[in-house]
Amino acid sequence: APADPIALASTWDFGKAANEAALARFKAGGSALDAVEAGARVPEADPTNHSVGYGGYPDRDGHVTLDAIIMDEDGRVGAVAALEDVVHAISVARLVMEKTPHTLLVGEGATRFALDQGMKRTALLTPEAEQAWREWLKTARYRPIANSENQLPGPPGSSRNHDTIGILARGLDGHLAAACTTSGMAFKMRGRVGDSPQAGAGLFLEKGVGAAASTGVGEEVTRIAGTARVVASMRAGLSPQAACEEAVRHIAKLRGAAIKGLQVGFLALGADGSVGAYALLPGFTYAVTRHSGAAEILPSASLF
Ligand code: SD4
Repeated sequence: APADPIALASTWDFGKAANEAALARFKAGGSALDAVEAGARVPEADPTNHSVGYGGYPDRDGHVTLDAIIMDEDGRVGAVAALEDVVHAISVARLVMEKTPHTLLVGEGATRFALDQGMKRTALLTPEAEQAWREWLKTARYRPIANSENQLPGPPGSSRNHDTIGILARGLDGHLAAACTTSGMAFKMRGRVGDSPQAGAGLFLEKGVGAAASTGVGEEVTRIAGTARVVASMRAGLSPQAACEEAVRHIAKLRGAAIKGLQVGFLALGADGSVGAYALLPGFTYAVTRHSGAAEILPSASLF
């Protein structure tokens, strides 16, 4: 085993801060599951991240709706979709996993469950996100743009590469866990659920094989059960890098001109602690943090 094995791999630049919080949980004796939950909570609480949690861009009717999933290698999984009025969707997902016989709760039922579990009701639409929505309403054209926040044009001066977080963890004992949380595509139709909260689409993992997360236009990932595919490739012997490349090439071949200008990125972590990433378009980045605390943000290669 390498002297300083990878502890965490997360999507996008802001994954670095999430990884730090996750690593702190590992250091405090937390499990891989505790680590990914702690990591995912960082962008969820950040009002400047417009594609996760509080401050996320709303759907086209002005409602912020959250999708999240958490998994560990013992086959445990919990998820929420179209959750409203609760900041930490990932913690609700964990409660679904731990306190219910189900794997996924949606909409009103998910919110009611969260409140019953003692979570606080919070309005998620910030003035800044509302402003962006009102601006968008002037044209009301749904047109994903690669690598911009939520794949859609943000307000002037908005930062790029703020996007869905997928966070993959490997404990020093080799135990894997993973989480993914998002407000989905900005200005989506009401009721739309993306790839992120669907096991095997936006997130997947398998004991002894590895874990994978996706980001970008979720429909393109859901179509091919993207992360299930990446993990299946790793099971068949491909490296995390080769497995991500295979899935991206498959989307391109399947969809042809339909995916022109759309971004999809996959991130994968092997059970041995190796990491790989690949995207349709340039601009996808990911953050890797080692158990020593050494951290870097890396650019993913891309097909186009
Ligand atoms: C979704 N994949 O809801 C997520 C959002 C995302 O870039 O990653 N946006 O489709």
